[in-house]
Amino acid sequence: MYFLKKFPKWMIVALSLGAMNSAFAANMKQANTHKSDVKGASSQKGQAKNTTAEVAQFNVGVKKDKMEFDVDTLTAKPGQKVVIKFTNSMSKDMGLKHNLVIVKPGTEAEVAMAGLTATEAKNYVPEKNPNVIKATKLLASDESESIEFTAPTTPGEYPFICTYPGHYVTMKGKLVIK
Ligand SMILES: [Cu+2]
Repeated sequence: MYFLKKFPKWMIVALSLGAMNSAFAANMKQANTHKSDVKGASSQKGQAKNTTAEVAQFNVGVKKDKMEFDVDTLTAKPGQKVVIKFTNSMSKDMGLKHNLVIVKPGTEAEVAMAGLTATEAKNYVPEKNPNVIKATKLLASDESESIEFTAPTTPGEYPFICTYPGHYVTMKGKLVIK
């Protein structure tokens, strides 16, 4: 090959050494530390308290440092009286407001989108939306609100979400009626 013959031997050796040095430097850069992944303790909430036979009572909070409710599933009977006490138990320094909105099956995205155009004064809950079953106000850190309603008579999975803009993607659970 005419092209290679133009290079003296020492130059080819120098080029090879240069390539080895680059590879060595790249290896040295992989000195990243990994943060440990601490998961919150699992919650025992979500089971109705047997205070009376007629009322399904629940406490729902927010995980300390995550945009998630601390309960995934609530269960009640069709037509049963339901009381949900929702507490914004997220860490104060996160400073986020949350609500809890129960909606008809499969409508959580639609209600969350409609909530975006509702103002904060309206708690980001769309007014007169037939898919909203019951909603709390927006609650600041440490605030609570209890909502009471009659469970739907149609069995199914009724999502509960936070409609604060951007939250519903991770802040969701379901009320199972069966
Ligand atoms: Cu929220």
